[in-house]
Amino acid sequence: MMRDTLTVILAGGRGSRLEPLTRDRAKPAVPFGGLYRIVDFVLSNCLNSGMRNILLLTQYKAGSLDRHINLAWRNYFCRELGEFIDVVPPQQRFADNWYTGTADAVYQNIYAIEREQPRDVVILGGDHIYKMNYKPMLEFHRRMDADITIGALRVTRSEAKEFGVIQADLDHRVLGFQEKPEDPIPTPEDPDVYMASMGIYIFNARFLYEQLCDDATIEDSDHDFGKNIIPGAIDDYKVYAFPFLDENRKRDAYWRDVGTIDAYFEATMDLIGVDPLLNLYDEHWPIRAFQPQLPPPKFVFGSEGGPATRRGVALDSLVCQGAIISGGTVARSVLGPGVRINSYARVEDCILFDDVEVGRRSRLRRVIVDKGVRIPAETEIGYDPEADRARGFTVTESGLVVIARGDELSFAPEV
Ligand code: ADQ
Ligand code: ADP
Repeated sequence: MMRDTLTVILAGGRGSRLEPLTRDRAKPAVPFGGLYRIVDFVLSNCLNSGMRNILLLTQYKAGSLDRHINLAWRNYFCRELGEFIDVVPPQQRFADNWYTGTADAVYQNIYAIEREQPRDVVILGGDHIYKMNYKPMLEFHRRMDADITIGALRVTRSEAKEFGVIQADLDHRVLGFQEKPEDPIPTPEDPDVYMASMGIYIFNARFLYEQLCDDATIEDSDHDFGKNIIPGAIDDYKVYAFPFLDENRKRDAYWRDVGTIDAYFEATMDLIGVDPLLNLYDEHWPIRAFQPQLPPPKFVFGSEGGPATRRGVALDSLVCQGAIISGGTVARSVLGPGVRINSYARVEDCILFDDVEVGRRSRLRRVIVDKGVRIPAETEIGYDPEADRARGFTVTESGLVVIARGDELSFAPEV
């Protein structure tokens, strides 16, 4: 069934609400959970679902993403067996412009899609955190003989305004769809529950070509699936919603749009704890990533400047390979590969990307630090939002601090 299916992953979103983490890289390339990039979740889902023909459409600042796919993913696909993962930059085939919307991104690559002669095309976003087997959705799509099947889940009213909102009948046939509505329409069963589009679609391939070619001729279209293609199709064609449920627990499955810094932070914290909302240790659904060749993480008494009295500890935390916690304390945090924590430092509720170093006696609380940044000794971050803003760091409304590459300059001693 998966052989005559082609998967297209939209990985070109700008991710402007994730600034400054997306200053130099596309949103799907943003590190997540220490070892992973955001895109690794959808790609692991594909591999675990048996989908091995993948086009990954990139656009914005794709260098880091491209490198990551080559390092982490290329080897899982065997060309000789007809498997591939191709990173496709904008073709600029029809205009000088970059893609206008998601449908335009697919349309501009229509020849690469047709060449594979798929029966169905699975279109996925590259920037959500979830574990999903796409096979039942494809089976549903074929059983219903659908033209389009939309992945859907239940959300609250405030969430619904950020998504495409679906009205469906008891057979899951879609009767209405509004993209990011001001006043969303709830489900008939429960006025507090709304059915949202996950932004993932299965299209009958021929139907997709027709729709995209028609849409391309419409001048005032945004050429977007959520804004144009889906709402335009529901009256005349068979559009279905596939509810994404947790197979074991018979409830709505875990799915997160990590579009903002706060959502990104919350989803990261969902990885930690005894019974995490998203379990990375599930042998039946491995999440793959690039594994750098680094020694195991090490936890030692700090020895700098005196007797070794201070323990190096990490609790309720994920610590990647190559990290050394030398006489510092880490709690409820995620530490990427190669991180260094020095004596008497305290790191609480933080996300430190690869190779971050925290100097002696520094204290960090609710801080996200991008790759390679060195926090000097005796520095406090996350305790005084005004001071953090004054130093040029990004501080969110909830008080999270983000330190980007290049922000180190603000640590330089005043002259
Ligand atoms: P949004 O997430 O707002 O809504 P959009 O910003 O268009 O939609 O992004 C969809 C996906 O396409 C993302 O993975 C993004 O990275 C990627 N993308 C965006 N523009 C692209 C381009 N020009 N080229 C390549 N990739 C691109 C959509 C749907 C909603 C649905 C939500 C769920 O429109 O109906 O509810 O996703 O998150
Ligand atoms: P990633 O951090 O996602 O692994 P790279 O390390 O390749 O990706 O960096 C992505 C971009 O960030 C590149 O364009 C690179 O030039 C830029 N960059 C790398 N290091 C720094 C730095 N210290 N300050 C500012 N920009 C940097």
